[in-house]
Amino acid sequence: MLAFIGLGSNLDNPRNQIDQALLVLDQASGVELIQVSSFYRSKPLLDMPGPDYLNIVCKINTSLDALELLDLCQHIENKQHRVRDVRWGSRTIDLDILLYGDEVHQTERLTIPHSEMINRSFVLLPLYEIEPALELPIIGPLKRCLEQLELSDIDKI
Ligand code: A4P
Ligand code: MG
Repeated sequence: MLAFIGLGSNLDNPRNQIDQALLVLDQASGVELIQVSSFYRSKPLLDMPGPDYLNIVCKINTSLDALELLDLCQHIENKQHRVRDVRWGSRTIDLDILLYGDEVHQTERLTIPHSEMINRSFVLLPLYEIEPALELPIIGPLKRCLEQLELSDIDKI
């Protein structure tokens, strides 16, 4: 199954945090990393205090089911000492499953497509970079979502 994961970090050397998470993802059994976007820099959402974020999106091929993939993402977050205190607060690493093939999930543990992705330039821009013709289940063409977003507050680096 093809899947897309969004990674973000704004603490403890974000570039290294993201590289480390990609390495573990790629080495995990049942996961093959296919493509990785450029890095994108932006301010924290909602004017939250804290350093700028770096974000990327990667494309994987996986034999894990969606919940197994979520377990793996959370395992990587825990290994990289992520502390969950404030919702939307600063973090060493965050891995969100954006899309899992054409599947739609709406359970307490897992919402796919990711519920906030269409509102976030730091998700849609890197996704567009690696898969411009993508059609999002339920939502429609990625290109149309991007046209509705403010893109002046994010830098490709
Ligand atoms: N969960 C449900 N669906 C999914 C999914 N598709 N992928 C559940 C991953 N997890 C999913 O997540 C809370 C719960 O969401 C998990 O237990 C899982 O079962 P979390 O990562 O523990 O908590 P969180 O990170 O505080 O929530 P969330 O929703 O991931 O945070 P956000 O909304 O992603 O906000 N600003 C910039 N510029 N760049 C950023 O990357 N990130 C955040 C984090 C805030 N501001 C940011 C950025
Ligand atoms: Mg998260």
